[in-house]
Amino acid sequence: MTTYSQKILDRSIDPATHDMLEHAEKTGMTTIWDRFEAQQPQCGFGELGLCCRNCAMGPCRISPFDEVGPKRGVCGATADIIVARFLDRMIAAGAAAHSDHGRDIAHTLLMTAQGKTSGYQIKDEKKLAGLAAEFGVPTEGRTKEEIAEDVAKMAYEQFGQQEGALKFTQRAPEKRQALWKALNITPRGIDREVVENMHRTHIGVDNDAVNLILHGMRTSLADGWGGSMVATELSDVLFGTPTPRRSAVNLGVLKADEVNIIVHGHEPTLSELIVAASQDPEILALAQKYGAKGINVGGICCTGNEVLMRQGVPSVGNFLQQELAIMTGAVEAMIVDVQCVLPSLGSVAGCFHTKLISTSPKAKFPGATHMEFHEEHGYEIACDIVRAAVENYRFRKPGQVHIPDVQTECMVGFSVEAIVGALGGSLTPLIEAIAKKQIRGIAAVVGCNNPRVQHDYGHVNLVKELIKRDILVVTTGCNAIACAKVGLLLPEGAEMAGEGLKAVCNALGIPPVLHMGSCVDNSRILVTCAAVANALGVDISDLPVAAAAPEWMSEKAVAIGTYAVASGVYTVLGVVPPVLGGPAVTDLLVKGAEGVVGGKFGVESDPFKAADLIEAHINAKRTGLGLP
Ligand code: NFS
Repeated sequence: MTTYSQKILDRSIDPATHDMLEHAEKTGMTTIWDRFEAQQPQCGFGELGLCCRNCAMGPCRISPFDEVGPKRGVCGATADIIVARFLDRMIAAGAAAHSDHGRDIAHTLLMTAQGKTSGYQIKDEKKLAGLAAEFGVPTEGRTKEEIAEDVAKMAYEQFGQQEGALKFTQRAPEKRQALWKALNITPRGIDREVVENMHRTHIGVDNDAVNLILHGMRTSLADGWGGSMVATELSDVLFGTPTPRRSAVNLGVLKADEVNIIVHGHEPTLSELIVAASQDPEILALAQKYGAKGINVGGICCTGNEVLMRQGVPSVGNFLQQELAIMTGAVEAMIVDVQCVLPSLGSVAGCFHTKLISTSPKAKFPGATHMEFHEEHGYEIACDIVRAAVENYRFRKPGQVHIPDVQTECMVGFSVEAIVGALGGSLTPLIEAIAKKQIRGIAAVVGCNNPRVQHDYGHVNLVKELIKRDILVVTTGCNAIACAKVGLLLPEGAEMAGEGLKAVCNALGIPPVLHMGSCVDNSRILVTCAAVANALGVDISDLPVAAAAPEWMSEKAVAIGTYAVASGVYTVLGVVPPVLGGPAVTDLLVKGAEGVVGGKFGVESDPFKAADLIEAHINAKRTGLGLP
């Protein structure tokens, strides 16, 4: 048995990560954890949200101490104004990222419908028909391409819409829609809310913390019920709605005798075609010519989740493992598009034969080769990229190869449609199981890794604790991969659950933790909540449900947390957001919001205590519904 240093053990709970961290140490390579350590102590003003750089009279900072230091910025902004403006800008950036991803998918669907792309097809006609009905697009006697063209155009319009409500908000319970309307936070157009957010947070515009936070909620709703939902729905139309399937996760999925290609980033437009190109007979023959047994594609972060959910492509790891994947020395190419891609990857790749290939005009990286991806020639470009990886196999240095022998099997692919399918055609059995207290409630545990938290510790322990208490967990993003690594995404994982949940899982053959997809697929969780609330004739805020992001770090996570709260869901964060410097804003987020939107934030870094908070909340909601 290997014994690792305390420093390595403190950084992660994952054995594959321990192995690679020790390897990095021995070979003198630095990782994200080393850089995090080098940043200590981090700026106290920044941690509290008390610095403002929104204009050139600043930077300003507000003293958090009663007796000393300035209490207002140069413009006169108080701590609460500064904190609220900054939080709003985080939401705007997160909503922009998800929504721009959604826009790109709409673009791919439109071009595919018009016959202008290479390598794409419309795979889910049933989903397309459903969307056509929702958007009022006629289907009688029309081809799927004609219908898809109109649906894509309607989806496009959601971004630039100036008035009215975003189409998908109609999926929310009527009570919820009415509440948003009364509060004037119904999202109108996706781009509009992001632009207005940036306007309001400019010097000298919105200087009322409550008014700012309300618009932050509106912006986040434009993400959850807008951009993210567009991304999910249209991806399903193009690539197929996920269905349950088996795969594997962790660094051990890399193969010593094959060409290893990692897709990393977020948009399935590229990763789907890379997977297709990796099966091209001509390219496979080339790989064999160079002595490789085959071509092995693995994913990292959410583009990995997309191909894992739909194609069963194994996941190499979650956010904190991206540098470690290259350090195995066995990766011929890491192909990146947008989001969560560390700018350090180029220098790590520089120590090996690995090619870091950037593909999006929006995202270039130091040390990367840029092979720009365009849907018009999608398949040909994907083939060029895969070929470049194969050509690189002969430059692999066997002495540098170090692949941890760690991987775990998992079952993934639980779209709403797949969950309904597993339940035998409707959500009724789930609702009955909740009513009978076999399942106490549902928790969505999602989000990133963050070197502030021992890697995967928050994710795994919170989820284990929840299922033990008969709370069904749905997961996305980097939490899903953390859960997969410890066997929670297997039907056998039900052994770790309480008696009630275990019985339900065993009867249905499903895991106690259902992988619902990438982070934009948190929209699937909103749809599930809305469907359950509608079936019961109540609002989402009445349901025994909660959300958590134990290790979050990105602005996208802030947008997600905020739309969950604004949709009526109690949401527990494991990492403190930079708001504590604003007492009124903090009070609003963790208390006042509940009286306004029916949801609120909790902050708890200990996953066991977070489970207590969630259980207490779920119990209270059960009582509210008159359930045992
Ligand atoms: Ni979500 Fe997915 Fe992971 Fe966080 Fe990044 S990959 S989109 S932002 S780090 S969960």
